[in-house]
Amino acid sequence: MKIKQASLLASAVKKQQYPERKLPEIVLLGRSNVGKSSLINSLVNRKNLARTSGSPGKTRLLNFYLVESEIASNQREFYFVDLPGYGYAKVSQSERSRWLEMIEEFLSSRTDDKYCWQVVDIRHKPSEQDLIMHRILVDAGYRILVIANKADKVSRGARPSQLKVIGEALQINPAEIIAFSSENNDGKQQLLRAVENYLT
Ligand SMILES: Nc1nc2c(ncn2[C@@H]2O[C@H](COP(=O)(O)OP(=O)(O)OP(=O)(O)O)[C@@H](O)[C@H]2O)c(=O)[nH]1
Ligand SMILES: [Mg+2]
Repeated sequence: MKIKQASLLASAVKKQQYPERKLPEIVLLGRSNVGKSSLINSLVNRKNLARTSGSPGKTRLLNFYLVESEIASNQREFYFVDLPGYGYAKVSQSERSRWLEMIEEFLSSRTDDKYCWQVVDIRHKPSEQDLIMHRILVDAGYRILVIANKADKVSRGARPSQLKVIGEALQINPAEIIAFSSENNDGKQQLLRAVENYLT
């Protein structure tokens, strides 16, 4: 598949602000600073489409990116939905509950068309919040892909044991986890194939 174009279509807090047009949605979930926005940029071949930052908490809204792709000469459109990260320590309790409301409202809307990409850090055992988020996604019956990001930070030799730790914590087969890096685009072809399988 080829990504032909991508643009920010809407930034939303509430349902009323979501784009009217329904399309398949690939949803990026994960801790703040894990690299969700960078991953989108890498997949759509744009340096600064999704705002990224060294300081966590950059993404505060639900950002809908409209992506135009081509699969075997067929034009396919979908959204990447970049969600604000969780687990960011420097937010107040009230901000945290606003966050949860926003995410819950989004996840319970248009459910049949979502593919949830949960991004974790390849270097660490998933956090308590990663586990809670994973459980929510499993219980809701979403199609889920776990991505072990920042793969450039560990040696190739160390990857299998890291994927095993992540797989055990999330109770999934480590072979189903995709190791990815937006620094060197490792795993990018696998992710594009996952998009293609989802859309076809
Ligand atoms: N080494 C390395 N750094 C990465 C990778 N992906 C992202 N980063 C860095 O991690 C930091 C956070 O990246 P973002 O893409 O803004 O993270 P995010 O998950 O969108 O964060 P929030 O918007 O706060 O939820 C930035 O400094 C990125 O350059 C990666 O694959 N490898
Ligand atoms: Mg972000």
